Amino acid sequence: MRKSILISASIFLCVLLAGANPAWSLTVGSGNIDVGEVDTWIASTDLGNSGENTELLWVQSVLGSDIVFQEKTETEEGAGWLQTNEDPRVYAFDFVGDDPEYFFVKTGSTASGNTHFLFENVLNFSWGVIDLDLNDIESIKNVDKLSHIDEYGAGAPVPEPATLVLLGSGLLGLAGFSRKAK
Ligand SMILES: [Ca+2]
Repeated sequence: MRKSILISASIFLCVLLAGANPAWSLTVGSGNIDVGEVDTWIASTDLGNSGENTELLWVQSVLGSDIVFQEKTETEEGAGWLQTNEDPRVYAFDFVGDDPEYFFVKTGSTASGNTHFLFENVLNFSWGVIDLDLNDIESIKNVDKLSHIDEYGAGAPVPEPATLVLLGSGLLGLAGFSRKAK
């Protein structure tokens, strides 16, 4: 009885350890530079060759109106994208010092007709990593189809005046109370 419990416990542990295999990082270059995991695909749409305003409105419609545009990088014919060592369909792009929360890639039209693909940036934050086989329905034919990347993030938090007034009056009230108590 005890033995069988021990055996099943060790089997359970093995399964647990195998399952808990930490998400392995992808790498680029001969020096195996760590670019983290594939970033999370959120949404796609067909905006054709519309300008930055239309692109921003789409991103805001998905992520909320407080999302702000940060930087655009031209990547004509996939310039700057590096194939990962682990998967020939997964490419990485160095944001060069930036750590955007979100980014999209603009492509030539795909089989689904979509041209813009939005991602949430996950670790490693200074690399954009995309799988050209985005999901079951659509995929980007090849890296040459990528024309530009736009980076987005949350707007700078602004302290709310109402909160400050409340805090101020609370402090004043406390001061008054402690004076009366004396
Ligand atoms: Ca990333």
